[in-house]
Amino acid sequence: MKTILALITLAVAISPSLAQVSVYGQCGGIGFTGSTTCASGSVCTELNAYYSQCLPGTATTTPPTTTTATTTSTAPGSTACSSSRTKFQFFGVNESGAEFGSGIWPGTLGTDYTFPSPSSIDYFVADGFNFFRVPFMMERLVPPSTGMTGPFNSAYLSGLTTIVNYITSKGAYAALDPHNFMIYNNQDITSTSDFQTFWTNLANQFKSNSHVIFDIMNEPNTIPASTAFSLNQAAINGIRSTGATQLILAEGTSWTGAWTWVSSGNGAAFAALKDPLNNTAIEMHQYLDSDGSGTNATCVSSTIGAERLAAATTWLQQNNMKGFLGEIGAGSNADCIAAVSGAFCSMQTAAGSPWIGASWWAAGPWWPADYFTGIEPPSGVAISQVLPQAIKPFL
Ligand SMILES: *[C@@H]1O[C@H](CO)[C@@H](O)[C@H](O)[C@H]1NC(C)=O
Ligand SMILES: *[C@@H]1O[C@H](CO)[C@@H](O)[C@H](O)[C@H]1NC(C)=O
Ligand SMILES: CC(=O)N[C@H]1CO[C@H](CO)[C@@H](O)[C@@H]1O
Repeated sequence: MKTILALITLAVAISPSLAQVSVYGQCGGIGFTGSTTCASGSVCTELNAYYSQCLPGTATTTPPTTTTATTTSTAPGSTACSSSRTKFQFFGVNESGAEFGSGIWPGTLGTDYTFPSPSSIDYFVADGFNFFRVPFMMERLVPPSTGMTGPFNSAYLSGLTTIVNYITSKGAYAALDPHNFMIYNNQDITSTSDFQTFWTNLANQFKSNSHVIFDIMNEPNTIPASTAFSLNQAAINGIRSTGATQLILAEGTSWTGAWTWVSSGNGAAFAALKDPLNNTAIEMHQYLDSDGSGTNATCVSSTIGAERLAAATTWLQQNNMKGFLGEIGAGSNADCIAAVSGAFCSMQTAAGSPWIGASWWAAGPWWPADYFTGIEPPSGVAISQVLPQAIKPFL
């Protein structure tokens, strides 16, 4: 303790604190050279050796050992991962809202569902992110009265198009994500022909926008891997039949979990997936709580992220496929922050760079303020620690 106090005194003596750091800003950590003075009402709190932050409150927490170490590391995530990383081509967040109001069709805009906020898009674009996954509900776009091969509801299509165009006008990519779990109008989707028509129609709407990505179906889970494969292949065939050339993302059964990609049978089934343009990636999802559901802020361990991705990474490499981690989320605690960093590090250092992108679950204006993986600015739970410590180091 004595040593720490001496170092603090030294740090204060030698660093002219010219500016005040705003709440949640960085105020210390190995290699950090900025101001260590927090805005009033917040206190500089050491979260780990590499990162101290101005957190709300006036408690007398142990101040950081700022500027006393000599390494040049910047953040915990990137330290173990600083060499031979291939950055993601696509990196961002899910933007929830249009899929809210489960089972309420068509539902009322502003009451049952909403569209993502342009200000949220701006926030992440300013940080350097370039990917937004936009979940929507099929029954609102293609009403059950006329079925999935029928015409689009023009108001819902217009809302979706507006936010998609906003995202792509910023130079970022927007993934259209029917968030239906391969269930439409309370029935499992079984007709490859109908599903192909749905995607043909949707691709025709968006094929002229090069920054739109087609995310075929969120998390099939009640159907065999072979059925999920056939439906995804039909969608690819439909999309390509329109002349659309953009990236396609295909998801398997078992909630498209990375940790079960091989054991669920997805690996065997999806090895045969064909895209005439070779521009389809396998989208997988991975949560780090004990049952992998993304419902508990406790992570299994600090290394569970890399561990749960390992078999999927090997499958991608062996099958010469590209992968996209479309959902990852975890709590704001030391184990989870290390586990998320480890996951991204394992992806960016994998031989052959099989992983082309990742997106955090989730931003969106309607998540409860205490939703443990919520990343809606300015104060979603994941904004203060996970974003700077476990996500931004991998930009
Ligand atoms: C797609 O990949 C296959 C196998 O590697 C190759 O034969 C084919 O020419 C590629 N097609 C395009 C359009 O690049
Ligand atoms: C979350 O998981 C931890 C560890 O497995 C457990 O102790 C805790 O009760 C769980 N919390 C909830 C809300 O399920
Ligand atoms: C893990 C997780 O947060 N899953 C969510 C996915 O999105 C649906 C619809 O928004 C939610 O109901 C799930 O909880």
